[in-house]
Amino acid sequence: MQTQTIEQLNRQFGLDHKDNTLSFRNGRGDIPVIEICNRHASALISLQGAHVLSWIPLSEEGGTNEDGIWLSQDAVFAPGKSVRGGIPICWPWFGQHPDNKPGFPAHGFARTCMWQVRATGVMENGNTRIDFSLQPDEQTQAMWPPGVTVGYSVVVGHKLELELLSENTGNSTVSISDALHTYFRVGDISDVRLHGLDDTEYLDKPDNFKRKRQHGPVTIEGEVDRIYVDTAGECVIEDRSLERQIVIIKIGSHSTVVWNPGEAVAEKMGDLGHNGYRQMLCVESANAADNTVRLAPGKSHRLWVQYEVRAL
Ligand code: TA6
Repeated sequence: MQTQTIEQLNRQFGLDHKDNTLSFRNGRGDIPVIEICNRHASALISLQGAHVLSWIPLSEEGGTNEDGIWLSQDAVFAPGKSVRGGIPICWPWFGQHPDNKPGFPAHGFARTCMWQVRATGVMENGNTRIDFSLQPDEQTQAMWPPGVTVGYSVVVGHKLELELLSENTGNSTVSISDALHTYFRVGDISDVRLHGLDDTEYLDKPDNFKRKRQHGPVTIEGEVDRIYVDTAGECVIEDRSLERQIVIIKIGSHSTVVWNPGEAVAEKMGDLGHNGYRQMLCVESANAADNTVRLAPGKSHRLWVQYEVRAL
């Protein structure tokens, strides 16, 4: 797979309009990143994993909001290593490989592979769109059947839109579990409530994936690691510290994963930074567990999400 130089990428895909720029540069760990700035927002996306690292929507009044996305101060940027924070893409499996095959990475391989830019453009409303694809290589072909591909589109604006497109051009049905594993930035996790999952069932990972039922908004005291199954509706992160809410809407996702490691687990992980766990909450639009997708030959599956930051 031919990788283009920064200069070639800028020549082919760079944008330099009055109020809409997109440029490539080498980021941390010498991994190429895309810097986007338009009249609605700014964003940073790594070519490794097509990983959104930052999205800062401009508030309607023209000031800037806090970053909508959390990125660990101790995140490691290295080839083949997933970054702690941002929006990792979990594909073609969520969590451990279903057959627990040795050497098959947690959350699949999409988040640690180099993606290709397919197109960039300015939309009528002034948003910026970037289309990516993931080309198979020897490593991924050893883990995944040929002909089942994935594409990803990011639209950067006052709202952030993401779309993960799985296509089966092979000749057998495959099981895919996927997630946009988004680390949202919060002021302090103790001041946060997550609405939209009341009276739904979840698998409680720290309690051996026991099935439980959610009552009222989700609050975070200690480790929370849950797969809410058959949940396709809107969720809202109510953040009283930052006096904002983050509205999450989705199509083609039937699971919602909620994760915060809590202090003890965070300490052991080593790349969340000092007290970093207090300023993040993962709300992941996914298809996992009961909601794994069976993709027949010739079929495709779209997972689409939209995030919006609003004042409380
Ligand atoms: O999405 C929740 C989760 O599956 C947690 O169990 C935790 O493992 C988290 O993902 C982070 O996984 P990672 O492989 O990025 O360390």
